[in-house]
Amino acid sequence: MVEKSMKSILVTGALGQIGSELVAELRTKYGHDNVIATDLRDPRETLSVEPPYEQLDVLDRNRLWEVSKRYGIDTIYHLAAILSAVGEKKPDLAWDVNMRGLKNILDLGMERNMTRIMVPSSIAVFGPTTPVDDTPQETLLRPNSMYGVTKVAGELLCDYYWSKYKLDVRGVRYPGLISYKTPPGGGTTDYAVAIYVDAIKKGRYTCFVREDTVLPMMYMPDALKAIIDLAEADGETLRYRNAYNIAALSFDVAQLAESIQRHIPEFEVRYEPDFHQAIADSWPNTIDDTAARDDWHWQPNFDLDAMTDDMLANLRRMQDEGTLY
Ligand code: VAH
Repeated sequence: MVEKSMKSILVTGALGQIGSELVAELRTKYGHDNVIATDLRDPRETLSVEPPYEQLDVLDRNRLWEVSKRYGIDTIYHLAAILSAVGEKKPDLAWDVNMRGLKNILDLGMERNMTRIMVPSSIAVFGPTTPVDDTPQETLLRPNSMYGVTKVAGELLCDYYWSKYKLDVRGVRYPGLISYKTPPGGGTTDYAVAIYVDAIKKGRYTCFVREDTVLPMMYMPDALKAIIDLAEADGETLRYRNAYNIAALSFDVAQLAESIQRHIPEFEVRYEPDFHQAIADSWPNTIDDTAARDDWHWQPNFDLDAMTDDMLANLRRMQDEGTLY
């Protein structure tokens, strides 16, 4: 039933790590031409995404309204955001895009009485005073990164639009996401992607966090399943809106390296921690996602070695094809 109500979907940040894979998944599910990919880049440049594509800055309200009306958008997956590492270097940009951009999306959704607005949050909402193990669904949210501040404020803003205007906004708190199709986009967890790429390209990797750094992570296929399953869930079953804890994996860099060495025994990692370490240290080790499992049957599929097997096989294929970034 729910699928019928989501028949014209806009994806912002469609050229990013999540967006570039989510667009393909949504097009398979809802019909190619029913999913409008949008991002900052000019379509005359070489685009990795097929049309329909529109150049769109989420800070441009008039353009946002114009594109939404043209396609009769009733659902938005809002992925356009500045991530944690870039957010520390450019805090004003992070606040502008992550807050003003989000409010434009919520105002649009409310004004056009949209069916669903999906807004990913992040484990970055947690901070140094949050319990680090089995971090609860309801707990202290006092992050000390600008990205984390925008994610907490964003969760509160989304819940405000739900409680005051009944705009159906939903979100998941993504852990670090690992994928092979596009390069990572300026996050603290980018090391967990780059390590695979360098293992293939160089046989060695210099990591910007310590060997014993443990973080919650997730393979992209599970991340896509989570946000689509939540979008399609019966709203009556949802105790939370913005946003659900979801978990799949937690490992330190040494464990990640060992998983890679099952395929590339000579692979070596050096450690040169930098400013990313303080951000990583403020985040949890493991996440309690019982609420998501109980309310909308969340269940990941990939464990660490299954992810590594798939990552390396696809990166090797891309290297052979000459498409490895
Ligand atoms: C980042 N990949 O590192 C994002 C994510 C939990 C981390 O939000 O900023």
